[in-house]
Amino acid sequence: MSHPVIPAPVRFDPGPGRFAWRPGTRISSADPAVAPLVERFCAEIGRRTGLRLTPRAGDPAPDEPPATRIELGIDDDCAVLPAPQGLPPAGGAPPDERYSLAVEPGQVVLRAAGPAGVARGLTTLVQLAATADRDDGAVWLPGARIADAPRYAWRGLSLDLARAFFTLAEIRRVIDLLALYKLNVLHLHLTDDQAWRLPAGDQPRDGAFYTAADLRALVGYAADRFVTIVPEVDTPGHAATLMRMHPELNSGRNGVDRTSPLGQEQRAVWLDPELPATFTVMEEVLAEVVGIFPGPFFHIGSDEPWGMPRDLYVSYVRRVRDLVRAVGKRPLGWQESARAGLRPDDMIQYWLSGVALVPSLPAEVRATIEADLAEARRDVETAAEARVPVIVSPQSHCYLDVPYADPPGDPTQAGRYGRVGLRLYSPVTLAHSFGWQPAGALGPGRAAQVAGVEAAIWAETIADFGDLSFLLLPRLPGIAEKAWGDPRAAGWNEHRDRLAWHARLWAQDGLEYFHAATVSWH
Ligand code: TNX
Repeated sequence: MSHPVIPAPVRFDPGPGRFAWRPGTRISSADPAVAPLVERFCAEIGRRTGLRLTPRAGDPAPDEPPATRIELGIDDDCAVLPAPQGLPPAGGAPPDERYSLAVEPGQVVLRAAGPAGVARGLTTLVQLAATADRDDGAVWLPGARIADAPRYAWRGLSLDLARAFFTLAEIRRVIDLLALYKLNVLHLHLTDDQAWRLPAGDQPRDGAFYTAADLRALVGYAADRFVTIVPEVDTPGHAATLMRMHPELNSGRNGVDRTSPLGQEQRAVWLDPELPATFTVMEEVLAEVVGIFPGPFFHIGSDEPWGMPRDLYVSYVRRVRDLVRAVGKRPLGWQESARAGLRPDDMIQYWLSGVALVPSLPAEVRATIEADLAEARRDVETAAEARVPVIVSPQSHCYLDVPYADPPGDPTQAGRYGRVGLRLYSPVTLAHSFGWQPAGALGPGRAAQVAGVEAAIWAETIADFGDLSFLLLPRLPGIAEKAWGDPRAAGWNEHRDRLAWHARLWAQDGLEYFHAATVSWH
């Protein structure tokens, strides 16, 4: 292993020698805009290594001992790196996330155009320091010359907050984890049949939810870490909780009894576009949501409209997209929303890639899923013809609720290993999960349409934060590698060797991870 950094930097040339951080080593920055990042960085190094670095505003004096310097600007190594592909989640021009880092025996210099790049570079330093050799109170950074830039502008995780509830502190830990892997989108699946986690005025309701103030605080926490929150309100299907809160949404025909793929009897409902109350309620919901999330994108869900006639689905999706545009946001939907037609400024999220199902599935369930999949292939054709941007989340590689197939290396995890992960899917190995490329996800010749990459974690089998982090780790860093990194760079074996070091970071963070026996964890 030449280094432990995930995602692997575009260029990492091991350098001669090493640099010692000792108690009190100064981390200096001339620019006040990066001072808060340096403060947070020093606190994080302290927490992870026990070493107390000193944040310092302004350039070091010429006679001061060697230090770590942050300079604003782009050097030649970085200037040649291509701009990221796809859509920046915060809107506007993509922030400049490029950075270069030189670790030499006499100094460490981090250079980037502004705070976004500085933050990415400091994250690389966190990973280097947290896994570095230590002796007599020093942390020895390995000599290196690094030049780095992201491949995709949109790199995220979709988190199901409806099937499980997490506290704000827990969601902040997820945001910290995204930042640790240079991911910049937290897509929140806030509503579903099981729960409505948004505020809803003084509407009678049951179940836990977040207040507007809670959610605004999360938006701010995420923004400080260069993460944009993209809210999802999933309709017209998956809307049973909204219908319980608003009985006037029942049109007498918008429900169907069905058997879930796992054999449970359930009632699926859909919002009826021919009922005037539907869009009155949706306008109120949208007004609430846009007042909380300042980002330019709004996810309309629109997956799995079970039992809904096609013409009604089409008219619903078109109407809801118009409502989203009317409040100044850009709609994004799961791939099924392509069935309502696509305009050039629409955008979809691809997920139905097909995934190995458990062999025990009854033949008729398997047939239904396969029919859905055949229809889903046409969504990709529709998106290709319309040339709309596509966020790729193929369930075969990006769904982190697929059970693990590698044997567990730690017997104390046997219970969790057998319990979490959706038992509809055949378990897959870490090596298999890692074996894909975003550029190829939509089929040959469509690489340019990929606007970003998202992992998704669905929470049907998740009971608590330990379950969540057990499913996020170790596969989430592998998604970050695909979303940030150079496509030619890492094969599984090489990624695995870097991954092994990250057990240290997760232990420092008190995060549960799956101790796969196929990785030699440090
Ligand atoms: C499909 S992915 C769903 C979710 C489930 C998930 C389980 C998507 C858009 N819809 O409702 O939780 O499968 O993996």
